Amino acid sequence: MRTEINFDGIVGPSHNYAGLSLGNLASTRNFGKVSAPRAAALQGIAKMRANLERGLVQGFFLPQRRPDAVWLRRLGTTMEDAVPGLRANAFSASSMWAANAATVSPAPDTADGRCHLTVANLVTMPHRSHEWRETLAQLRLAFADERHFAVHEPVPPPFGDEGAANHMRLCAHHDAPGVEVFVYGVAGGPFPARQHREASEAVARRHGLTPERTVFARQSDEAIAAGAFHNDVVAVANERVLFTHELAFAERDALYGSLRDKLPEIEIVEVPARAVSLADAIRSYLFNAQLVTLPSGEAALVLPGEAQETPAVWSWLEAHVAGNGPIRHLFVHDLRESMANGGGPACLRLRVVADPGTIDPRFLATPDRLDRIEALVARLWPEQIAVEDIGSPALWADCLAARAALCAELGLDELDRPAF
Ligand code: SUG
Repeated sequence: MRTEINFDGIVGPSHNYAGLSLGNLASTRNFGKVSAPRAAALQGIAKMRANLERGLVQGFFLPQRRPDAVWLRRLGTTMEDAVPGLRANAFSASSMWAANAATVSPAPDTADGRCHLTVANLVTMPHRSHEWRETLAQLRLAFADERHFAVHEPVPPPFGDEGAANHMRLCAHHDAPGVEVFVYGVAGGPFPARQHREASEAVARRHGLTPERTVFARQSDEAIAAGAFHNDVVAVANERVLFTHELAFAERDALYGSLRDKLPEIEIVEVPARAVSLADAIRSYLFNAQLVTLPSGEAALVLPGEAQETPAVWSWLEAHVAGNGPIRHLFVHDLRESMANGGGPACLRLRVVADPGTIDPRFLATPDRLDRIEALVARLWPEQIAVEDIGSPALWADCLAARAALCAELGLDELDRPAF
């Protein structure tokens, strides 16, 4: 049976705060802070475990090899010789944010009836631009069954593509044909617009989507300028529900109208700016919650602790749940380490609608597998990394060894070599 599976990126041992993401206010604000990779990974595992216990199907992706010596070699240098900025770009654990791994069009939406995945090129940010090779290698393993999946290489540059973070799917239920919404930004504001319309159009063509059920929506300049570097910081969709901030989209009324035409049963839950400002929405990551359907059929939000700590946000949520709104449950998780780099619950996961039996089981979470990952992380992930440590050869070796041990533990040794 086809169902929604959340694949979380396991936080890698090199997680640190090098302030690499312009336009991502948390990343800039926390530059220079001492990170806690072990706590970061354990926080992510606790979220996976809780979602599994809630009856959701859970998968994971492995962290990537860092430092990425192959990328530096392509640039004619090494970790020893590179300038500090380049070193930090080669050392980032940013592949943990699996929402940026790929764009996924489930089988009911595509012309050939297969689930299509296009790996994101992430070209706008140097530290993320080299993720795609290892992502492609993992997706080719996890979704190797070509009867059910088509895994595509990234859209060629210069068209920026950031994957599922700028893509929403609305549908009567996960296994029914959906309306796919691609959200893009237009350059000109204070921060880069990372998702280009040309890239979204290329993904839609490659996936064989029907134009009648595909929508291209422009992100509002105001949202990008306020720090919404990805649309999933201001809006999230699941089944019939679109949960969005009033100021998320440039042409909001036209978008809502077109969605109502294509999916009459849609429920648009809009949070007005007078109740929650864009600044509060972005600081709290209210919309970067995971909006999920529980086995009971009820919708729930999996939120970061920051949402509970932001008074305007928490009051809005409590009022919604107390009233008759479509979201019935709120679950709060401590994801502080990822949040401090601008990555909330929804950033950490990639949604795939598929039959779990068609996926390589080595990427699927079970209580036992999560126990084993947790024990290994507790033993081998560094406790702390300060920005100055990024120059330490001993730390590079520890990070590579920790990741290699995880590959071995999960029977995925074939991923412990450069992708290509
Ligand atoms: O691309 N942060 C990530 C956060 C990605 C969040 N993903 C979604 N919204 N789906 C980014 O900006 C910070 C890295 C640093 O500063 O070291 C970083 O890459």
